[in-house]
Amino acid sequence: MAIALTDKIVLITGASAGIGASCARYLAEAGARLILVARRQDKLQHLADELHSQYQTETLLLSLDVRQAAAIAAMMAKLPAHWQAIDILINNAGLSRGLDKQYEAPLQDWEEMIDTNIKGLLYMTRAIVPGMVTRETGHIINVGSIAARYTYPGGSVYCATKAAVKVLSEGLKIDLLGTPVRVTNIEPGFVETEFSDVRFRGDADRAKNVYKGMTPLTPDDMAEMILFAATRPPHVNVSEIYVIPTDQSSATLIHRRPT
Ligand code: NDP
Ligand code: 8X3
Repeated sequence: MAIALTDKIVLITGASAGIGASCARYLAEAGARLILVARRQDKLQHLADELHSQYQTETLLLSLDVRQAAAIAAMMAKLPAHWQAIDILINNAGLSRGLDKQYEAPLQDWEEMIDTNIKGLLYMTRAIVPGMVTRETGHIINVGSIAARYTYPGGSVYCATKAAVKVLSEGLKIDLLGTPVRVTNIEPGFVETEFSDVRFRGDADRAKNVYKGMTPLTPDDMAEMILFAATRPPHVNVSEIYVIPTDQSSATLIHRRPT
């Protein structure tokens, strides 16, 4: 039987935009209580207000940079008692920076991607999964990418971070064997969010061009997949969900119509 999410506690990193914000909406509709994590508190507050008025959702907003291991540990240690038993962790916070060649890219871009996409995901996992093991219930949903499967020009460090997410998801499932805690890796192709604006540091034209003449996935498409994985019966572990737009067949093979 599918799992009901009513009153389950779900922590979503990167909930202030894109896929994370859509997940919050879908999970709120399913009755979950939400811990929303991001750096932009104004966006989280806006989302929390929307969810409260639409679904009476109980939310806890955490202003956290997932690259800060000590801040994560401190925040988790002082979670109010009725928020401590986290049922689902969605490790979604992530970003890409630039499309520079590996031998030319600014070091700072690498640090940001590696620290956020790999180390941030690990810090959150390390802080939250021990409680799931003790309580004998839990689910970690990592947001990987098509980039783990196809390396593309100028994207090698971003692709490496998402290949790491794939390996870390597999490794976590191996380490959790014998417990009821589940692990899922979601691997989307193009999803139209703030992702490309962030990659190109606010160059809106360049960001828009990524999706020119094709129909990308929406954040809601991904939230629907995440909700599906989260609601499978307890004996079912959805390990990977690889979803691409119909107009895409690899990271670089895109069908574009004249515009
Ligand atoms: P968005 O840029 O729309 O959202 C990214 C989210 O991550 C924001 O909420 C941002 O919040 C948060 N974030 C970034 N850095 C940090 C940090 N250091 N600490 C806390 N939160 C952080 O992009 P998407 O929704 O598209 O991206 C979500 C995930 O999906 C990422 O892991 C991305 O790699 C992955 N993905 C995206 C695809 C796409 O085509 N869009 C395809 C495949 C995977 P804030 O800035 O407020 O902190
Ligand atoms: C985001 C999708 O193809 O831009 O992970 O890397 S892609």
